[in-house]
Amino acid sequence: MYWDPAHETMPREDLAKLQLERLQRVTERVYNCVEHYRRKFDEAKVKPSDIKSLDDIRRLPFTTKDDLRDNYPYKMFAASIDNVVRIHASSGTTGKPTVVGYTRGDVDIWAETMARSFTAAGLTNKDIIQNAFGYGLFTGGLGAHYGIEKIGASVIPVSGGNSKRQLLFLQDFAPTGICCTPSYAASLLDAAKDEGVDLHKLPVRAGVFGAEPWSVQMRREIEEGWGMTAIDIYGLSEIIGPGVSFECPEAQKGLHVNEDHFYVEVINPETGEVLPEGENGELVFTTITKEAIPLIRFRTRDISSIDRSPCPCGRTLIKMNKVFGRTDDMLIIRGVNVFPSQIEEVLLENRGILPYYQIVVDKKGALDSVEVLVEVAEEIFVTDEIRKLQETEAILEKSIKDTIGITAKVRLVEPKTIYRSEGKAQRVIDKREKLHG
Ligand code: DLL
Repeated sequence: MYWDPAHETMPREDLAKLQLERLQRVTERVYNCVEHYRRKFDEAKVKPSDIKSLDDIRRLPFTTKDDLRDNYPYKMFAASIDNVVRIHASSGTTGKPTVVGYTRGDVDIWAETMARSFTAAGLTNKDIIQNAFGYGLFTGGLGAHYGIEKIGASVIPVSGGNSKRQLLFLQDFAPTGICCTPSYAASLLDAAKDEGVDLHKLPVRAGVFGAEPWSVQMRREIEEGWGMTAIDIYGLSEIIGPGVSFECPEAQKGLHVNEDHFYVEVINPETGEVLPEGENGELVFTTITKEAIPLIRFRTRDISSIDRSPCPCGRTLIKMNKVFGRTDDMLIIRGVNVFPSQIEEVLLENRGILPYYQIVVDKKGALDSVEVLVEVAEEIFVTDEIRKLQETEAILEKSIKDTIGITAKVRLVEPKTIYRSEGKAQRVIDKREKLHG
């Protein structure tokens, strides 16, 4: 099921032509309207008129989150504030937030890309969708909201948190779709158990989840626990919010990039060199239609790869593989690079292990130490002898060693020990940071 078949199934040749036209237009626009870009282009000795093919994009400079911070709040805007109808901001971990703006046209594009995502998940105007993404400066809530209204479905704008109320609405308002972060979908599984709500008896059949990495094992937990199909959507505030790419249920493997709006590249994060199809690297996006704050070659810090193979769903939009982590979240444990989602994968391969875990990184002497706290099903915790729990811990430690190559201490903890996420989960507690003040 397509929302916009003309663009979602456009022959590659036509799409490339459209992308080039749009790229030429956007480079012209940022060069003329944004001082930062004019300076950067001049430094790189490149002019908008030098962009004669899509490959010429490689001549353009990258944009980073720091560029946005340095131009805080509005200096990266290419549109005058009269034409801006919305402002969002993402709270950085340090210092000032990153500010993004939208013209009316940008809000429309956003709603369109989100409409594609919900339609791909099998949702239509006949559906009722509970939107449990947070409303506010975070782009999840309003981004999903406009997409749901666009397809003509009924949106329940409940926002994140307050699980009891979520469960009440799930039972009484009978939504057939839900959207939130995957970790919140997992938290709701647990809340439903507490409240004696059988999620399988509810009419929810599709969930649209994103805003954080989640492994395929986490997907399985959610799909089995809820009795629904779980679809991955990806995006980031700087590019538009959710709606940059979306999964189709036919393949459930890779996310189609809305390439008629966002040109995607994968680069080697160290050298900046563009990597070939299939190689993991940092995702870089250029917004080719956005008006308020068009970004050229924005470095996302997200790690993924591109897959150009034809998709059984018929969409010609290329796919990016599921994002498994951000370069910022990568832990370097005694020289080995580890993403939290890799640890999640190993844990959830084991039955009886619940999708609630936390990774604590510390420094013991000169060496980094990792402790993984993970909950086990109540039956196991209550009935198994200590010896058996210890055996399970040892099995998990071995799997982590064998698959990831790091030594981690695993501690099975009682149900409800780990904090339940309502938005983006905080998987890692890095005590080493404190050492540096
Ligand atoms: O998280 C936008 C969004 C909202 C996407 C709702 C999907 C659903 P930011 O708060 O700016 O925007 O955070 C963007 O979140 O760079 C990734 O690191 C991460 N992220 C987003 N979606 C996914 C995903 C929103 N599906 C940052 N898988 C991005 C893995 C994701 N990571």
